Amino acid sequence: MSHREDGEVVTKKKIEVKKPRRFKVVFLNDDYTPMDFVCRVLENVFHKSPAESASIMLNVHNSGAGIAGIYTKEVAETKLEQTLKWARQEGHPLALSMEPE
Ligand code: TYC
Repeated sequence: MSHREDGEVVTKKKIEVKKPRRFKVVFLNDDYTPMDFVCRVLENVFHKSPAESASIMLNVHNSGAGIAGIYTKEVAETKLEQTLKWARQEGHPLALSMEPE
Protein backbone atom coordinates (compact mmCIF):
# COMPACT_ATOMS: atom_id res chain seq x y z
CA MET A 1 0.00 0.00 0.00
CA SER A 2 1.38 3.47 -0.83
CA HIS A 3 0.22 7.06 -0.48
CA ARG A 4 0.43 9.22 -3.61
CA GLU A 5 1.01 13.00 -3.54
CA ASP A 6 -2.68 13.62 -4.33
CA GLY A 7 -3.66 11.69 -1.22
CA GLU A 8 -5.01 8.59 -3.01
CA VAL A 9 -4.15 5.29 -1.43
CA VAL A 10 -3.04 2.72 -3.92
CA THR A 11 -2.81 -1.01 -3.28
CA LYS A 12 -1.08 -3.54 -5.42
CA LYS A 13 -2.21 -7.11 -5.17
CA LYS A 14 0.04 -9.89 -6.30
CA ILE A 15 -2.16 -12.60 -7.70
CA GLU A 16 -0.60 -15.95 -7.01
CA VAL A 17 -1.72 -18.87 -9.14
CA LYS A 18 -0.33 -22.14 -7.90
CA LYS A 19 -0.33 -25.19 -10.11
CA PRO A 20 -2.23 -28.07 -8.52
CA ARG A 21 -0.15 -30.99 -7.25
CA ARG A 22 -0.25 -33.97 -9.58
CA PHE A 23 -0.36 -37.67 -8.80
CA LYS A 24 0.96 -40.76 -10.54
CA VAL A 25 -1.49 -43.66 -10.81
CA VAL A 26 0.64 -46.80 -10.46
CA PHE A 27 -0.45 -50.32 -11.44
CA LEU A 28 0.96 -53.11 -9.25
CA ASN A 29 1.56 -56.59 -10.59
CA ASP A 30 -0.22 -59.68 -9.25
CA ASP A 31 -0.41 -63.28 -10.44
CA TYR A 32 -4.17 -63.47 -11.08
CA THR A 33 -5.54 -60.43 -12.93
CA PRO A 34 -5.76 -61.37 -16.62
CA MET A 35 -3.50 -59.42 -18.98
CA ASP A 36 -6.40 -58.55 -21.28
CA PHE A 37 -8.39 -57.09 -18.37
CA VAL A 38 -5.46 -54.80 -17.47
CA CYS A 39 -5.28 -53.69 -21.12
CA ARG A 40 -9.04 -53.01 -21.22
CA VAL A 41 -8.73 -50.84 -18.09
CA LEU A 42 -5.82 -48.90 -19.59
CA GLU A 43 -7.78 -48.31 -22.80
CA ASN A 44 -11.15 -47.47 -21.25
CA VAL A 45 -10.27 -45.68 -18.01
CA PHE A 46 -6.86 -44.21 -18.88
CA HIS A 47 -7.60 -43.61 -22.61
CA LYS A 48 -4.41 -45.31 -23.83
CA SER A 49 -4.13 -46.76 -27.32
CA PRO A 50 -4.18 -50.57 -27.60
CA ALA A 51 -0.41 -50.58 -28.30
CA GLU A 52 0.37 -48.29 -25.35
CA SER A 53 -1.89 -50.34 -23.07
CA ALA A 54 -0.10 -53.56 -23.98
CA SER A 55 3.27 -51.92 -23.41
CA ILE A 56 2.31 -50.50 -19.98
CA MET A 57 0.71 -53.82 -18.94
CA LEU A 58 3.82 -55.82 -19.95
CA ASN A 59 6.08 -53.37 -18.14
CA VAL A 60 4.03 -53.87 -14.95
CA HIS A 61 4.00 -57.64 -15.47
CA ASN A 62 7.79 -57.78 -15.93
CA SER A 63 8.96 -55.16 -13.44
CA GLY A 64 6.30 -55.29 -10.70
CA ALA A 65 4.83 -51.80 -11.12
CA GLY A 66 4.28 -49.10 -13.72
CA ILE A 67 2.76 -45.65 -14.22
CA ALA A 68 -0.55 -45.48 -16.08
CA GLY A 69 -0.68 -41.68 -16.07
CA ILE A 70 -0.20 -38.47 -14.07
CA TYR A 71 -3.26 -36.41 -13.14
CA THR A 72 -4.62 -33.86 -10.70
CA LYS A 73 -5.66 -35.34 -7.34
CA GLU A 74 -9.38 -35.59 -8.16
CA VAL A 75 -8.84 -37.15 -11.58
CA ALA A 76 -6.31 -39.66 -10.21
CA GLU A 77 -8.69 -40.61 -7.37
CA THR A 78 -11.60 -41.07 -9.77
CA LYS A 79 -9.61 -43.27 -12.17
CA LEU A 80 -8.32 -45.35 -9.26
CA GLU A 81 -11.85 -45.82 -7.84
CA GLN A 82 -13.35 -46.69 -11.25
CA THR A 83 -10.60 -49.24 -11.89
CA LEU A 84 -10.90 -50.92 -8.48
CA LYS A 85 -14.71 -51.04 -8.75
CA TRP A 86 -14.51 -52.67 -12.19
CA ALA A 87 -11.79 -55.13 -11.10
CA ARG A 88 -13.77 -56.24 -8.01
CA GLN A 89 -16.96 -56.63 -10.07
CA GLU A 90 -15.05 -59.02 -12.33
CA GLY A 91 -13.42 -60.75 -9.34
CA HIS A 92 -9.82 -59.65 -9.99
CA PRO A 93 -7.37 -58.66 -7.21
CA LEU A 94 -5.77 -55.85 -9.26
CA ALA A 95 -4.07 -53.28 -7.00
CA LEU A 96 -3.16 -49.67 -7.76
CA SER A 97 -1.50 -46.90 -5.85
CA MET A 98 -1.39 -43.12 -6.10
CA GLU A 99 1.83 -41.19 -5.49
CA PRO A 100 2.62 -37.49 -5.62
CA GLU A 101 4.58 -36.69 -8.82
N1 TYC B 1 0.74 -60.70 -13.99
C1 TYC B 1 -0.59 -60.81 -14.54
C2 TYC B 1 -0.71 -62.12 -15.33
O1 TYC B 1 0.28 -62.77 -15.57
C3 TYC B 1 -0.91 -59.61 -15.48
C4 TYC B 1 -0.94 -58.31 -14.77
C5 TYC B 1 -0.36 -57.21 -15.34
C6 TYC B 1 -1.61 -58.16 -13.56
C7 TYC B 1 -0.42 -55.95 -14.73
C8 TYC B 1 -1.66 -56.92 -12.91
O2 TYC B 1 -1.16 -54.58 -12.91
C9 TYC B 1 -1.07 -55.82 -13.51
N2 TYC B 1 -1.92 -62.49 -15.69
